[in-house]
Amino acid sequence: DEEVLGRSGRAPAIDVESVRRLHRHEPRENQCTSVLVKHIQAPVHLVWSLVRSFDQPQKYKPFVSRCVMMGGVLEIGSVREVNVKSGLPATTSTERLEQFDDNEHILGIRIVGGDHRLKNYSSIITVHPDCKDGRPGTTVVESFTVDVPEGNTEDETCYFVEAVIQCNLKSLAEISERLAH
Ligand code: A9S
Repeated sequence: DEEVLGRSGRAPAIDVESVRRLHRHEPRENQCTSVLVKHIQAPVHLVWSLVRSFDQPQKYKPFVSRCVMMGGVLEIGSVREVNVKSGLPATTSTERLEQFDDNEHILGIRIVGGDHRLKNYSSIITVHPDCKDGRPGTTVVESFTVDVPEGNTEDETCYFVEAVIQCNLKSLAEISERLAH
């Protein structure tokens, strides 16, 4: 993704070092961590409007069937109860809003409960204006850290979570690009 992260066109170049600082996780020894980057051909305010809706992840996450806020609104500490679609290795996930910056476009969540195997899962998603082929667009960066469950390897765990996040980012791109055109 050098071409979208590097200097091109009018949009501000994304400073890779400052993005890395936003996504610094301190993984412990039995954890795995990874970062995914996705370029979306849609304006950053539109992509952020979908990402920022902590109370409605189903706006773009294909595995979510519904979400209920456990009191509180869109503020640090808010907790959501996410129900996921059938056929997945879980039915519910309880998630807390850890970081939220409507100006810097930062959303950080921590999974604090649910009937799944992702223990100590935390993720940070940031959204940046970029320019590809001279057209203004968006670069989404999502990083996570999670415990490696007993009986699984670090690679298996990373592969599984990366596959889920790739699906989420692909859906975010499809919805954003459809809304933008
Ligand atoms: O929803 C996210 O942003 C990221 C992940 C990894 C969510 C994973 C998930 O919701 C399933 C898709 C159901 C997979 C949870 C919490 C557990 C799973 O096993």
